[in-house]
This record gives sequence, C-alpha cells and structure tokens, in this order.
Amino acid sequence: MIDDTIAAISTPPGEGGIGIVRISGPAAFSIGRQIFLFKRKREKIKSHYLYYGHVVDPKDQTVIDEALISFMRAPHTYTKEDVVEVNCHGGIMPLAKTLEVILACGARLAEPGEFTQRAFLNGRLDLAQAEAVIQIIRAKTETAMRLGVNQLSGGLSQKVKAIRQTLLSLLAQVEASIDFPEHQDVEEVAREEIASKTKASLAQIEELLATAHHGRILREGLRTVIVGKPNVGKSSLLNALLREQRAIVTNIPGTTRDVLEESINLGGIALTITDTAGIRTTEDEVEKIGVERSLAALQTADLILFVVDSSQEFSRDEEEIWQEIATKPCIVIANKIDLLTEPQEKLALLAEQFQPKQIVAMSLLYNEGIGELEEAIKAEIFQGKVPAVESAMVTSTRHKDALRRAKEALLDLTGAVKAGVAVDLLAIDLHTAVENLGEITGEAVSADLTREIFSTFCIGK
Ligand SMILES: Nc1nc2c(ncn2[C@@H]2O[C@H](COP(=O)(O)OP(=O)(O)OP(=O)(O)O)[C@@H](O)[C@H]2O)c(=O)[nH]1
Ligand SMILES: [Mg+2]
Repeated sequence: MIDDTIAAISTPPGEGGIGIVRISGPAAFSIGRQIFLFKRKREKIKSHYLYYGHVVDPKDQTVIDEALISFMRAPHTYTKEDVVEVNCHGGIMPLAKTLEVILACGARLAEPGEFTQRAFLNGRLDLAQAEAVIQIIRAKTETAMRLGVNQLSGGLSQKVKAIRQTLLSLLAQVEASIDFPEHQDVEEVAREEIASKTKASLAQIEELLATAHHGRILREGLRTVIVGKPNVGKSSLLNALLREQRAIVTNIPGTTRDVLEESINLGGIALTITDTAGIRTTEDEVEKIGVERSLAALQTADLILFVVDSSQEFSRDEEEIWQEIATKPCIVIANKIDLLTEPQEKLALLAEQFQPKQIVAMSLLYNEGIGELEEAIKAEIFQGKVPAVESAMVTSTRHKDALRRAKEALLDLTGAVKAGVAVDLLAIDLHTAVENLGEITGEAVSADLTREIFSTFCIGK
C-alpha cells in the first residue's frame, strides 16, 4: 500500500502558456484545498472539474499565481490514486513557487517516472504498457509513436500473457503429477501435453521475436554508418542525405576526424547517419583515434554505406574495410561517377567484385543518385517494402531478451521431454519460461528492475 503523496512539475522546464504541477496520493485533495483560493467559496468539490482561482501560500494567504485546478478522485486517474493538477502560468517561477507550497504541505517530490510507476503498482498499467508511455513521449517519427500507442493499449501484453497463461496451467498440471506420483497415467498424459503445448508456445514466441528486428528499427531508427577510405565523398554523402552542408568537405584526404551523427526521416523510417573519418593507416595521432572510432561505429551499425571512388583503383585499405563489412548489411556506393568516361564498364567490374551486394552509382558533386540510394536502402533493410506496424511488435531490447530466454528454456524443455527426463525436472524449465515472460508484463519482476526502468523516465511523468 502506497501511503505517501508525491508532487512534481509535469510540464517541461522553460517558458510556456501553461505549466502543470501534479499531486498524487491520499493527501492530494487536502493539499489542493490548502494551497488554492477558489474564486467562489466551495463546500463540495466535483471530481474531474476545472476550477478557477489563485494559488496561495497557506501560511499567510499571499497570492502566488492565478490558476485553474482540477481534483480527480481515485480510481479513475493516471495513477489510480487521488490526483490534483494545478494549471499555472508556464514560467519557471510560478511553477517552482507552486510546487514549493505543495511540498510544504507535506507532499514529497516525485522521483522520475514515479506517477507512471504508481499506475503500474496500482495495477492500471502492466510493465510493458508503462514502458510504452515513455516510448510515446520520446517518439521521433509517426511510426515510432504508433508503435508506442499500440503497446500502451496492450497489444504486446495480451500476447505475452496468453503464452504465459498456457505455460502456467501446464506447470500446475506437472506439479500435480509430481505431488501424486502414484498416478503413473497422469505422468504419461502430462508428457504428451507438455510436448504439444511447448511446441505451440515456442511458435508464438518465435512469431513475436520475428518482429523484434524491424520493431527496433521502426522505433529507434536505422543506425546507418558511412565508411570508406579518405577523400571518397563520405561527408558529401551525409550532406546530400541531410540536404544541408553539415559536414566539412574538402579535397584534402583526412578532412573528417571525428564521427558525426545526424538524423533524417526516410519515408517514415528514422535514419541515424554517422559520417566517419576515412579509414587508412596513418601516423597522425588525431587521425588514428578517428579511424578507431570509425571501426567502432561499424560494430553497432544496422546498415553500412561503403563509399568508393570509382575513378580510382581499389586500395589495400579498402580491401581491409571490405573484409570487415562484407558479411554485414551493406550497400556499396560507387561515387565520382562523373569522372569516368566509360561508367558502365567500371560499374560492371564493381558489380562483379562486390557480389551479391547492391551497388549504387552516384555523383555527389552533382547530387546524382540520391533517389536510387534511398530505394536501395529500403530494399536492403525491408526487402523493398517498409513493414506495417503490427498490433503486437517487440520494440524494446529488454522484451526481446526476455523472450529469447523464454525460448531457450522451452527448447531445453523440448529436448528433455524427448530424452524421457523425469517430469519433476521438466517443471524447472517450465518455471524459467514462465518467469521470463512475466518479466515483460511485470508479473514476475524484481523491485530493482522496476526502479531501474522507471528511473529512465522524466520527472513529473
Ligand atoms: N568529381 C567529384 N568529386 C567529388 C564527388 N563527391 C565528392 N567529391 C569531392 O571529393 C572531395 C572529398 O569529399 P569529402 O566528402 O570531403 O570526402 P570524405 O570521404 O568525407 O573525405 P575524408 O573526410 O577526408 O575522409 C571533395 O573535394 C569533394 O568535392 C563526386 O561525385 N565527383
Ligand atoms: Mg569527410
């Protein structure tokens, strides 16, 4: 039972038309009444109504700000507790002073995400839904936002809960057969049923896991890294995609020394594009660090754009880069095609060399080939078609990891059933899978993990 009352400024810091201070907990209503002077005297306050008046310091009734206040009676509130919201003028001072008098009345300053955490602890949202709230707040594209809204409405939770429920009832049966070992026949039935239900659950988990790759990309954006040897046109490519002169472009090899990151929206998908220092063996200390950073950026890339200068021969440095990236999702960009008199011939050669990767001929100096590159990216990552947002999609690494562990446990279980392992041992794997799935929706989750999840939220949410 939560018995303290929390308060925080729920609107972002800075200047705005209005700013809101939110109070939640058993003392919310009494604190609200103490700090507010209604325009007209009120004996009874209606829930979910907006009242006009002034925020005052209860000590001496000095007026702090003109405001609107609402009292929302539990359980139909964000936290399922009594909630009061004060709409002040949206400046730093009115909000800080209002919060100050609220705290002086006995409320405690809320931790980041604590309102949403209460919604979770009071059973209004499960953990995956609570995480969706922050996903919506942080969404940078419409797609990311739709994913968050779907998750908030319980799309993912329902599927996970259904699988978990099946496994839970199976576990109950298995445990019953352990408790009554004299029923040999029970054991036999259990064994067959375990095998078939495990198989079905595995298929459902696989189905969810299959959405995870695209789910993350749709939510967070595609981590795209531009690499190549110096002076081939990497920074020119970044600028062309951004349609602005973001990175310095010169004809001096080694112009870019640091990694540079920018975001664009490509047909609804967010792309985080990283321009890197040209990779080559160098004695220059600064450039060396740049090259190391380029190589590091490659490790976490979802997509690599490998830029080569098509007017030049392939170099040893490029050979090494290619070794590094050949097995990863990558597109080869044959730049400076304008310098060639026989571009088709050269492109045919490159096509052979980089098979089966896609090659896009570009002239970044003349802004040619951008459309083709955008198409190539869609083809590489989404097989040409940007996937639709499904009602249940895995978009968080935490969920993916839990599903993967549940899958492992069920695979172990399948093996053990086949090997004729005693039923009581099967219960262990089953139990693990149930726990893992429970971590997603929060049925089985430690207080530490919950705290960690909510600590990434903003104050006042
Ligand atoms: N002719 C021609 N020149 C180009 C083209 N694209 C880029 N350049 C020139 O090539 C030079 C290097 O371009 P950058 O974009 O700075 O190359 P980079 O790969 O970022 O180079 P570093 O940062 O040094 O690794 C500049 O002088 C560009 O104007 C092109 O398509 N055709
Ligand atoms: Mg550069």
